[in-house]
Amino acid sequence: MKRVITYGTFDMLHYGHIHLLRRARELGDYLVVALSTDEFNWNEKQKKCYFSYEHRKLLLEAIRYVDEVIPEESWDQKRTDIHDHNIDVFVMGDDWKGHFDFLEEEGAQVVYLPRTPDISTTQIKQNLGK
Ligand code: C2G
Repeated sequence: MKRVITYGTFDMLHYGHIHLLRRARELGDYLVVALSTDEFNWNEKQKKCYFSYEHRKLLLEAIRYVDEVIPEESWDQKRTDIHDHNIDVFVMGDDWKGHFDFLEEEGAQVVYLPRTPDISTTQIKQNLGK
């Protein structure tokens, strides 16, 4: 069984997220999503989520491509996650290209997938005037 992992905030879930999750799942047989906690988002990414971690987790778990959701609480957990979750493939959108190549040292294949153009949570909020 080929196990894939990806990380993110996934706030105000949209089709760009779904495209990413579908392509990530297609790279293996099982997809783990490490979902940024509210604290990690605020402290490390200065992101205030519209939906709480629990609601973002609920939404992700309802997606057919997602097999498991775990919390992302620090930038540094990726190395141990690869081993703790027996990960073969690490996947991120290509806005992160090059940032996580070091995970190859842990034995994972690192894949950056093209982002879906013209959609983002920030853009949605701006368009809605939030
Ligand atoms: N994404 C995408 N296309 C979009 C928007 C997002 O492919 N139009 C991808 C991003 O590249 C990322 C994933 O969807 O791989 C989740 O996006 P975010 O929730 O914005 O995640 P981010 O804030 O980049 O957090 O440790 C890594 C971080 O947690 C990543």
